[in-house]
Amino acid sequence: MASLSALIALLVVVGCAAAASATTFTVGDAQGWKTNVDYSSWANGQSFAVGDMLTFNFAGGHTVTEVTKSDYDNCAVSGNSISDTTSSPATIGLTAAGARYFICTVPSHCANGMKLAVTVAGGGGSSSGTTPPTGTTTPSPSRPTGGASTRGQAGAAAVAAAAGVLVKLALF
Ligand SMILES: [Cu+2]
Repeated sequence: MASLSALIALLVVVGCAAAASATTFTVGDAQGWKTNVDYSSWANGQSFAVGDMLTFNFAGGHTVTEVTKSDYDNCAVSGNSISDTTSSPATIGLTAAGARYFICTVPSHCANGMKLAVTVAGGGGSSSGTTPPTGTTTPSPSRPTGGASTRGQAGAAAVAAAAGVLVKLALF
């Protein structure tokens, strides 16, 4: 049954593509980590998922300091920072869903733009990828339109759609 084996091959390819989707983001792209860059605009153009990484490239004289939201809002470290790195490149793993906040603690640098907030989407990205998680929910029963959807969800939806075809083939 050639069409069935072709479908299985497709399923495997789609599954592998979904598993390989962890991304390393270079903060600020070519601009790197420095003053007078709009990191909220940069972050708004990305979608961060669990398992992705952030790389901060910067010249000497800056820090990558992870702080609380209130310290981020105030551009000041009120107590202990969550982490603090002074050597470039600084690589940060986005190991859990939720918001993360980074500033440069050199005086006036945060006020001059060296502050980054990212929101890490949960689900999908952290699985090993051999099988799609059984509890995965798709946003809606309608056919995904592709481009605009979150990467992990698109991959899972494609796997689910292919699996649905397999089930139909098995029934008829
Ligand atoms: Cu700085």
